[in-house]
Amino acid sequence: MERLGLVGLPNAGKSAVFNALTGMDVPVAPHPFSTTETTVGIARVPDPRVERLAEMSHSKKVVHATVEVTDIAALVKGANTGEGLGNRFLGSLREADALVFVLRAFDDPNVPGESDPTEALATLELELVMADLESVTSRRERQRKAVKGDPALAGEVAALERAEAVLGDGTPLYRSGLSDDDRRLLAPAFLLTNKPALVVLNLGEDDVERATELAAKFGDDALAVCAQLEMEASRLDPDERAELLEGLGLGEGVVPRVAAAAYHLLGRRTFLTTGEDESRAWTFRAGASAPECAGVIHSDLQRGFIKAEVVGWEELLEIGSWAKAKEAGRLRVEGKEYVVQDGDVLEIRFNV
Ligand SMILES: Nc1nc2c(ncn2[C@@H]2O[C@H](COP(=O)(O)OP(=O)(O)OP(=O)(O)O)[C@@H](O)[C@H]2O)c(=O)[nH]1
Ligand SMILES: [Mg+2]
Repeated sequence: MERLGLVGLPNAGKSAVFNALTGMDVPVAPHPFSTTETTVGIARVPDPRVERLAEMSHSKKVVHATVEVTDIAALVKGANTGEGLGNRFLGSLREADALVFVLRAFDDPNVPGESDPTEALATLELELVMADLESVTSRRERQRKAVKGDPALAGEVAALERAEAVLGDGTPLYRSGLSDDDRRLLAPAFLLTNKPALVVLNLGEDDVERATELAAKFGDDALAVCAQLEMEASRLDPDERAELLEGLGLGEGVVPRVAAAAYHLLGRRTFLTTGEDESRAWTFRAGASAPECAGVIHSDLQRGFIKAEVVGWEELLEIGSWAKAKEAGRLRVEGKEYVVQDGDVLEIRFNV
């Protein structure tokens, strides 16, 4: 499962975003460092396509895709030298697939702290860079010794040296222009800035209309949310939530947008399965073949893969049922080479 790690200054709204995403209830309070431990939660990625297919197939169960989210303690300037709570919490992010910077952009006299998202991002990036620089330097020293006995490590040593230079200039690796090969060779070092990063701007209620414009300053994938409202909305039942969010101009709310941005960033796609038992969304890597996608469902399906029957979700809805699609010869039969597309509905034929 994909995991997103939240990073931010104190009182930026990380825990509010976490609660909005996961429906959990970690402490949210107007004083710095209200979070002192790491919490991992699961966010359901709502996908209207599954709901529609479930309706069509009269499925007993609807299963949405999920992402994991990690809430950690705040970072402050100088965390790498022990300021605030220090930077030991960054260890909890080493297993994340992507970082989500939560930047405060709301004004509230009752919540201490600045609302300068540009400055906040610079501070946070520098702390991550410092943490990475420390990891890279110590690993580079170790691998330089090891390479004498194991020449195969030469590539990694060179990549570590290049990373050290970039980080030494204060640049996060995700913005460094290092080659994909170098980025891969650095994987064993579990660096923080070797992950893709996404900005979530936490806006005040009054700025909701300007959300798109404000987020655009932080890159194509950046998005703006209203964490406090979204958190409150997440406590309501689905109809009330939709009504509240619509009324506030927040559209479908934070979860689908963060999930979609993260999937895009990570190159993830969705395929679907549907039947009377359940309709379900599954996550796969863009470019994956039919057997690889079968393996997402169960390893037996990959091992014993024979063929996949495939139809696009919209086409299937138009036809009205899997049985009719089959009867009308509208299911494509695809083999091992088939590259699965986002929105494909699959049935795997296998034999183990
Ligand atoms: N007005 C306003 N207040 C917000 C918003 N988002 C969060 N807050 C408030 O800001 C305070 C801090 O929110 P948290 O979610 O605890 O922030 P955090 O980043 O987790 O903070 P630490 O755990 O202390 O690092 C809380 O009192 C929230 O109610 C917002 O969009 N608008
Ligand atoms: Mg918190």
